[in-house]
Amino acid sequence: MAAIEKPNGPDLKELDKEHHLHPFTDHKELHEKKSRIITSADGVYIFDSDGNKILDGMSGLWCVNAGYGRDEIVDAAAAQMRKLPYYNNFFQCAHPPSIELAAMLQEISQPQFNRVFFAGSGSESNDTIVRAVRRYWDLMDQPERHTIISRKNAYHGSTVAAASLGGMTPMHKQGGLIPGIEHVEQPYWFGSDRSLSPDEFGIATARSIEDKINEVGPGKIAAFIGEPVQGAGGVIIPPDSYWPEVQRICDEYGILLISDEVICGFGRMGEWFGADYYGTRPDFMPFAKGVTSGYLPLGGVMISDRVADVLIDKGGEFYHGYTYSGHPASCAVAIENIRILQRENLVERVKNDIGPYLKKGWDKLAEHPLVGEARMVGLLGALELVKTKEPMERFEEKQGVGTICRDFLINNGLVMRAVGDTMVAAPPFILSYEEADELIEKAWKCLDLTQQAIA
Ligand code: PXG
Repeated sequence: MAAIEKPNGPDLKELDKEHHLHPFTDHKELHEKKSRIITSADGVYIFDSDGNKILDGMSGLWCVNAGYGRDEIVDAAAAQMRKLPYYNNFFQCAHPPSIELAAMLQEISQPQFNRVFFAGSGSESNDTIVRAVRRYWDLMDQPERHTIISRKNAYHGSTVAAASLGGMTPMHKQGGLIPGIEHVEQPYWFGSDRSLSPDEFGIATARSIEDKINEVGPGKIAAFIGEPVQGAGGVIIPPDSYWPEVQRICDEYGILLISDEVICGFGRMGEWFGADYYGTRPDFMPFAKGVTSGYLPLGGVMISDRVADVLIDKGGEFYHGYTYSGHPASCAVAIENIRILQRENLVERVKNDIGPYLKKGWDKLAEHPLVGEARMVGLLGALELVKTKEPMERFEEKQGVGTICRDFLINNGLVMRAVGDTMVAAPPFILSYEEADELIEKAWKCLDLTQQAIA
């Protein structure tokens, strides 16, 4: 920390401003206030170059599930890099970490999943799926099955295919889209007019998929993709009726189901995968983030036997792959990370211990005058900030209440994300009871500060 700010040392904030383009950032806005520079982390806390200690209620970007400061993971990476820092899995080669990780992933996922294809990120994983889904239907002699149905306000990544799959309209306006993607309603009950009960709404929203299938033509639909719980869209937890109805529709029309597990996977919902939580039986599961707890980049796609058998038996060579598909150090990190989750029963802890404990405090936040709804599943939570509760009225977007709240939170030592006026949290699984209490206390305090600031 001292090194950064010492009089003759480099001014990192200035260098950042001059040379560094950040992801998803308005640089003019950033340059007015300069970046916060995170210099170290331990447990559930991050530390910045101004000497602040901040509780990371977002696990980085929804990924540091096992928490910071895990020497076992660092040692696994270092040992692997000493032995074999890089080799590829192309041209009839493999290496021990990619094989061992593939076998581990088979063990923790549903029985239809026996094979994995590795990528470097969630976006690459979803690009892989677009190509694999269409390839599958070509091989099944149904090449007209080309269209993939997704949802409005979904997030599936930032490559051209992943952004096209995603349902974020501001992204659609930048850089162009690939054809053959259709978007249907999201199961966001709180964001609806709430005239239906949540369960009725869940069924109605799922049926918008069926309507789309019939509109486009059942013979033209290849797959449906959805996050079990929409993360970046604002932790949208669907009504219980939603996913069973989606599964019914996919089965009835014979279309492939893609469960995007990039956020929900690896224990975030108290099960290994979000599909396990909702009881769906997907054909594809893209994953990333929590597979390595973010210690190194890795993504991948679990591919069901229904699809993989066809790709293998009929497909010949699939012209697809990345230099870093199954990078040895990333795979070694993932193996150690999964061992930690298993050894310390962290998935179970999310389900039966710290998840329910945090939820109790979280539910109390719904008593705050600014909070119209508090929802949480596993360690994935959202607070809806509202102008009035009875009748429920939301703020005007331009007031930026979520951003005001987010800024109070970080300045008071807690990271949460603002998605419009929805505040979201996804803390590491090692969060202690005391740290959970701290999270709730800080959230309440910052809700108060927000309320005063907008009065
Ligand atoms: N699918 C889902 C469900 C995601 O959440 C991706 C795919 C893409 O993964 P990569 O590894 O390519 O980023 C994601 C990523 C946010 C935020 O602010 C969310 C993500 C990424 C960056 C920011 O909520 N999710």
